Amino acid sequence: MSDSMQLIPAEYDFVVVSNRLPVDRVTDSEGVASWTRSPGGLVTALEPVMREADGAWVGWGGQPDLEIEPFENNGIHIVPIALSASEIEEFYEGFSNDTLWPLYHDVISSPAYHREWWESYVKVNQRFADAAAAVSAQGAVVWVQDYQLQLVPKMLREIRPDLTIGFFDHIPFPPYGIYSQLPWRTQILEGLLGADVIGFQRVADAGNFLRAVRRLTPFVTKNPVVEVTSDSQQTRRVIARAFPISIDAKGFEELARDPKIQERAREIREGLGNPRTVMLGVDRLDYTKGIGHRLKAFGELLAEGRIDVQDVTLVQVASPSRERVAAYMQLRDEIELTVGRINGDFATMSHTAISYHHHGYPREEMVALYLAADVLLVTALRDGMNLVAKEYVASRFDDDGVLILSEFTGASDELKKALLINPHDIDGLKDTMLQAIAMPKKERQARMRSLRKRVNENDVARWSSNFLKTLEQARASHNGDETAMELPDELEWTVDRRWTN
Ligand code: GDG
Repeated sequence: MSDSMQLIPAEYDFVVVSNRLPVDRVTDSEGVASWTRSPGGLVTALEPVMREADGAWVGWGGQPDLEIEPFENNGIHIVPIALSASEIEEFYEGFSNDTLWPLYHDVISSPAYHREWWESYVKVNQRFADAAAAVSAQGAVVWVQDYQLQLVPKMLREIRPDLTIGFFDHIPFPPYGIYSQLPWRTQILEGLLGADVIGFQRVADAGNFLRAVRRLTPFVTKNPVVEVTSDSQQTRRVIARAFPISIDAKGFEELARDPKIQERAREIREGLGNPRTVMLGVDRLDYTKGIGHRLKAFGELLAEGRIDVQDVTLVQVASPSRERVAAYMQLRDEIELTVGRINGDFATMSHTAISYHHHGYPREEMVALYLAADVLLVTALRDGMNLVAKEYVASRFDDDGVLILSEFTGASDELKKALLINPHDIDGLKDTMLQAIAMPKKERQARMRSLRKRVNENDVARWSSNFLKTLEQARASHNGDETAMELPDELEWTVDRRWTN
């Protein structure tokens, strides 16, 4: 534990630990640095809980060697973790984004296994665990986020057995046949099992995790509970189940109702030459998102004369991501080559085929794009949830617009009234794109109404409150109230039958 950590009083009752802090460090033209709140859904969901419970947030500030003392930001106590340039390379770009990310997404790209990366992952996870241990009050609730920090629950429990620890995995948990490639597969499971509650996006992810536990550990599982037995033969019950994440649906609708944003949506369509149909893709430029598959389908429809650039334009926002990882550099080259070819072959002086943007945009602009788009294309090859699909639906207060959604996203478990596709089936995808373009207004409205009901009912506040309620029950049982753990059936909301049928 570093000296500065030891100086922080252990006083926070609710502590969130995530790789990135909920604030970004920005430096103005005169070189003065300040912190701005990053607009993610997680922050929106946890902000009220943070304020009410006297919360702290432990995470990395996003730049190398940023040794900064803890500070307050809008009522949240921020505890920055410093990462050196080589730790960013080995722990973050390496083990997190070039080993775990491809492995957990069906090995779409080959995972690289390097023992130095693993050592860095262990070391950095220990630093996060030490920092969380140092700021947590006696009996506090600590909620660890995502695949970069899977060892933190066990490390934290070893230092602070009094804490109630939750973990949420934002990405898929792979089937055993894939997971078993990982040289450190048992250590990762043991790391996660340090938590009281482990949350996944999909029922299938929780199932994959429980199967891996059965194969690799001696522990008994009775879905959704794993009975973890220690060397001293004491048993701890860990709950592992689905808690599908969502968005701040009201926030998106409010933006969409803003006349300025609606005006901007009209401008966007005009700028594209007012085509009859605007199709939209919004993704981080990542090989899991199936951007190439959607471009292929779109290009073939143009080549076959089944659509025309006068009538249909595809807008693709591909926001820059992980630009120092080789697989991402290669992907960018491939995508941009394909876009260039399609535009070269089919664009006219007045109409482009694909309007491609390698930028990040403010949220207002994203909502204007959602309003401008007749069809949203989500063609991910594997995606934990896919929030873009939910954001599109939440923004469409006019009950219009068609969502084409890959069945390999977590969102497809809930959003059954989307046009569900298999992105590998290019002919099927092309037919579905034509179906979306031709869909009568009545059908569009009926589908969108049903989608909106789901997203509005199951927003991010409900996600966090359900997770935290489950953690509370775990805590009660921790404190000797055994009946508190006999309630998991009440949590059936995550597998609402209406969504699984
Ligand atoms: C991971 C999992 C899971 C994108 N470009 C811009 C922008 N975005 C925003 C979107 C959306 C978010 O980024 C992307 O979320 P997704 O869920 O679509 O995908 P990942 O980034 O891969 O997220 C995923 C998620 O974690 C949550 O658990 O759903 O499966 O992979 O909110 O709007 N936002 C702005 N400008 C952009 O250019 N403002």
